[in-house]
Amino acid sequence: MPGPPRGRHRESCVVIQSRIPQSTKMHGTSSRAGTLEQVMDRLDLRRVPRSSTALVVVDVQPDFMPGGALAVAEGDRIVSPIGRLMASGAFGACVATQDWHPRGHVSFASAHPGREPFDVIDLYGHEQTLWPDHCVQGSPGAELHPGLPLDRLDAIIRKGFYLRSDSYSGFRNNWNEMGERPPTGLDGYLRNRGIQEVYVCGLARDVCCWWTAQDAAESGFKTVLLWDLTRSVRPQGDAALLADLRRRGIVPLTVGGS
Ligand code: VGL
Ligand code: ZN
Repeated sequence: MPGPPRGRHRESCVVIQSRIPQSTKMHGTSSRAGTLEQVMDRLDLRRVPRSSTALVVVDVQPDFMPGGALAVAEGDRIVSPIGRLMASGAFGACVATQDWHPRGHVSFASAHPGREPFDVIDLYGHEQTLWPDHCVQGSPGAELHPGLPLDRLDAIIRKGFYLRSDSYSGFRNNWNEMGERPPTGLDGYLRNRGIQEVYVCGLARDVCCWWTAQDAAESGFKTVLLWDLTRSVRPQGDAALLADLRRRGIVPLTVGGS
């Protein structure tokens, strides 16, 4: 299996973390001389106007952290580096998605008697993985992670709130009983803001980040998946995932810092 993809400035791959003073690790914005420039170099952001780029932070919520209801291994390792990226000011827009399910949601194994979490069923002609109950609206596990500088978010897109369909992508729901995938509004929001490039990070790499990146690319945004600022539910599928990203023209980029 190939290792994680490297960015084009490979020699400086830990620069974001290693050069930020500890005291400003989470939310600080001052006294980080050079930090913004370093981030922009690492992500090759100097080519384009800042106003045309957006960071999309997918589902960084306690339920996806180790010990959470739907734990993703090492999910906690990406919180600080994503927070630093949000605080860096390198992006024209900063958006988060929030998995936000009603009790009894169709994606919960508990809503399907006789089924277990991680079983796969047919739902409206498509595969649906059944998950443990997670990100129940209003529960602590559904909050956006308090370790993120939430004041930096321009918009929060909630998703997965229809009882009878899931929503992995931040752009549109999974298929509903009518065979439709209704949009969340994120595409219009980004377009209306003049965004042309979308940088995806968060959880989980192989579920909601992947689906979000696919839709971003299909929608015509230049799309970058910040590989090391994501973690997978099933890391054994990462090699195939990487190949799929490349096939779709989605750029996997390792930024360093997690
Ligand atoms: C996610 C499974 C179920 C995710 C959300 O955020 O990747 N995965 N709901
Ligand atoms: Zn979910």
